[in-house]
Amino acid sequence: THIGPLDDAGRGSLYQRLARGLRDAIEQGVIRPEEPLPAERDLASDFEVSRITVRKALDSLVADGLLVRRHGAGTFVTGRVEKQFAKLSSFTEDMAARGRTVTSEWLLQSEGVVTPDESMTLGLSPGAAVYRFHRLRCADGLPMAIERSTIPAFALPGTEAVDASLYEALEKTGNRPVRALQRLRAVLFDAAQAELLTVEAGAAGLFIERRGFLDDGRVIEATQSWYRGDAYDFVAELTTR
Ligand code: 16G
Repeated sequence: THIGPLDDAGRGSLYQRLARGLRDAIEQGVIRPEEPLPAERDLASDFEVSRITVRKALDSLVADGLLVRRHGAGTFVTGRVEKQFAKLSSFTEDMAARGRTVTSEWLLQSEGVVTPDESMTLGLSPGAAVYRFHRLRCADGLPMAIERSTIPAFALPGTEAVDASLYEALEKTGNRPVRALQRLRAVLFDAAQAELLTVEAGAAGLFIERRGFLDDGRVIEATQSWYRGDAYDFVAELTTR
């Protein structure tokens, strides 16, 4: 792996500049998630700094959640992602913006009649048809989230219309949501969820419910997402008014 050189802007101390260089390399995908970092002594000789400086730079990136140290195995990029909380974007778009390749494993893809719950959530009359899409969402092969979407059947020509991206399929029929409500809360993953997400049972996660609306106010999407707590920072801009 080639990282560097150190930026010459020269702002901050040596370890801060090294940390910045490593952060850039991680964000640009030069070092991929789950890839081990070169050994401290190699980084020290590559950058012509002391091992203490390397250690301090790595410590700061561990504290920021970008790196994780695994005993006896080395230091790894965590694949942690910053996500704009208030932006109505899709998983595919979020990951593509970071140069990461999205794959999804289908857990369920079905067509059915609304349950009373879904009927209430989506504002559909009893007997209406819906599509259900349950997917394990991965970035660069790493499981990031479990998602369960329920979409009114009028929105899509069929379940097979959703190939890689749900929002892309909705966009094609002119039914991409233009507004959404989102609710987030902390959860602990049960054994089945943990296995899919390749984390320990009981690991911390974020449960997010999104309800997406069309311009005319109709609900077009009800999605429940379980995001890995160790993979996301949710970021939002706050204003006083
Ligand atoms: C995001 C949305 C989810 C939406 C999905 C579409 C959150 C919390 N959830 O994961 O509601 O259904 O994107 O992604 O952001 P897709 O177009 O890649 O299938």
